[in-house]
Amino acid sequence: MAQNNSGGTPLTLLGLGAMGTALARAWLAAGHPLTVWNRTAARTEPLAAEGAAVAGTAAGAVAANGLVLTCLLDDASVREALADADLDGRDLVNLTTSTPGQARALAEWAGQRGARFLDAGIMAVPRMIGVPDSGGYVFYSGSRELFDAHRDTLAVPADTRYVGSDPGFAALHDVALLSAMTGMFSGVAHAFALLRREEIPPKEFAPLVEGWLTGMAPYVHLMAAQLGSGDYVTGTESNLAMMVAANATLLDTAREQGVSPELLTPYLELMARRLADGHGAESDTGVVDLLLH
Ligand code: FVH
Repeated sequence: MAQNNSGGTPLTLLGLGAMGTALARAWLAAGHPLTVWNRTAARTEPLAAEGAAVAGTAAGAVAANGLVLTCLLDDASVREALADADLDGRDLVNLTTSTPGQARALAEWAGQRGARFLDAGIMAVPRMIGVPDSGGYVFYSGSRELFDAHRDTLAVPADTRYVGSDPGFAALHDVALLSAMTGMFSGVAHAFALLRREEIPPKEFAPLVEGWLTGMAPYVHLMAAQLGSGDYVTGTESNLAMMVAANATLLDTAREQGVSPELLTPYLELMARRLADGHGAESDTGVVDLLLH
């Protein structure tokens, strides 16, 4: 692929929302010749001033470079943007949040049009992009050849983690982590609600929440070990019989404080079901099994 004087691989980016703009700036700052396209053309203007070439159509942007990245709202917007593009011989990397099934279908569609394909899941927010040691990274899966060919370019905005040739795996890892985060923040919302009517400043409580969740986070390793062995008792410090009894206190406290238990009850009901099935000596790892259809 052609290189400019700075040695950076030329690339095309479709999508200049909050994330796309941050990605574009990182590649420009690293000296990569960049062609951009955005549905709303006004969003390309700041990037043009910073050195990006602007294409008038998505198909034109795809034609400009061998490496093409999409960072759009969702799978439907990617399909719409690429509908008229000639992908033959292109390396297509989709940074748009997708389901594993959408990623696999897009990989097949791109392959039929002569493109190599990688799907990606961005584990970062825009302010972390292009910032070394920010903790942000991007999952990639699909064509190993594409990943190896463009590894250095892909690593410019954030660290890279290749998670396999199945194009659905980046999305699966991404969505699994987003789901874990969602559960965590639902608990945090409930915790703040419990204190809401008291004279306890949220700012004073926040460090306690952070410290407690950080202290409890390594528990995921016990769950992983138990899921691997199928033995949900060995290593258990807090068993289900004790926890279900304590859950009554969680619900009673919510009632006393005038807080809806709706964020807690789905998980507590699954724990109670598992206990009723005779697993009182286990940890709550068995809830995982109850979730499988
Ligand atoms: N921002 C974040 O914190 C998260 C971090 C983790 C990864 N996500 C995912 O990144 C994708 C893009 O997110 P974003 O933050 O850039 O999103 P927006 O600022 O809302 O920009 C959306 C862009 O998509 C374009 N767009 C929407 N619909 C269409 C369409 N039908 N055809 C073509 N383009 C479309 C939109 O264009 P416009 O509204 O400016 O015309 C923006 O460029 C996303 O998957 C996140 O889940 C971000």
